[in-house]
Amino acid sequence: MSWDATPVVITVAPTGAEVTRADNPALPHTPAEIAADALACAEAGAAVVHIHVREEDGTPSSRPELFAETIERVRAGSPMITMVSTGGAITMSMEERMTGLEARPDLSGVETGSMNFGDDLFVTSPADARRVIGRATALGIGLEAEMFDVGHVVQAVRMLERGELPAPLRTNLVFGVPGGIDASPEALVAMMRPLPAGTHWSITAVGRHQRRMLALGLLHGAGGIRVGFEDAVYLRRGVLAASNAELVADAVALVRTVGRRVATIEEARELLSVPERAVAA
Ligand code: KMH
Ligand code: ZN
Repeated sequence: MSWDATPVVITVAPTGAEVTRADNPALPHTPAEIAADALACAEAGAAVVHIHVREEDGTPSSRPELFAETIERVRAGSPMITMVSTGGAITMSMEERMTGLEARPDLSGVETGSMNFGDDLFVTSPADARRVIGRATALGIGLEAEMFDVGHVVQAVRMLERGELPAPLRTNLVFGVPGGIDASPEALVAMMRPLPAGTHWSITAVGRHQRRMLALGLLHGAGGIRVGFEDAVYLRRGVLAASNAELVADAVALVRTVGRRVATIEEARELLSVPERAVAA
């Protein structure tokens, strides 16, 4: 299928680890709130939910039962694809970042490099990445490489070529995180360049350049785009989004504006080669 006819997978990242209710009061905290948002986003056009969990007071959490409850609630209401973060929060150890895998999501993120993250360090060594890949693979969970700079992409391709990262390569190219690559047309080209043909690539951008980067990605053949409070809490300059679902509806409109169409959940499962539901221990 030509790129322009290929449906676009919309991922919602409803919570993240850094955003607070001071940024947007509609931020979901509990598993029930996150799952309710995910389901509303599925109704609006999202096929994938990228999950971080919080304690009730909003503190980033790594408690496996919170991941398990969130995924259970999502699955009770929708066949949408569940993905856990193993990026977690910059305060978390690698063990803490990996707890979501035990909830047996459909997919997991894996970082393929380290970086500054604002004023903090966000470290994922090659050994850390291999640990995530090993556990996810043992559980039958598919992987998506989360990449914030060109070196991360080069490393993911190297791991793919060495057989350390299983094919097919699913990727999320992230733009505009302070410490990562900027949000610009040149940055998009640089991030795409190392990817082998057939790679599924999605675009995430944070901050004020988000819509432009998503549009740019869509016009360059991106297989997916990501929105949600993790990445941006505003709908427009100065206008807070009322909900994650509103951001998804806006993303759907963007996809249509550039002449493409949104993937159904079923199509997204196929496009992302989502493994059959993980059951192994
Ligand atoms: N919260 C960031 C430190 C991911 O989910 O893979 C990492 C992050 C990336 O959000
Ligand atoms: Zn995340």
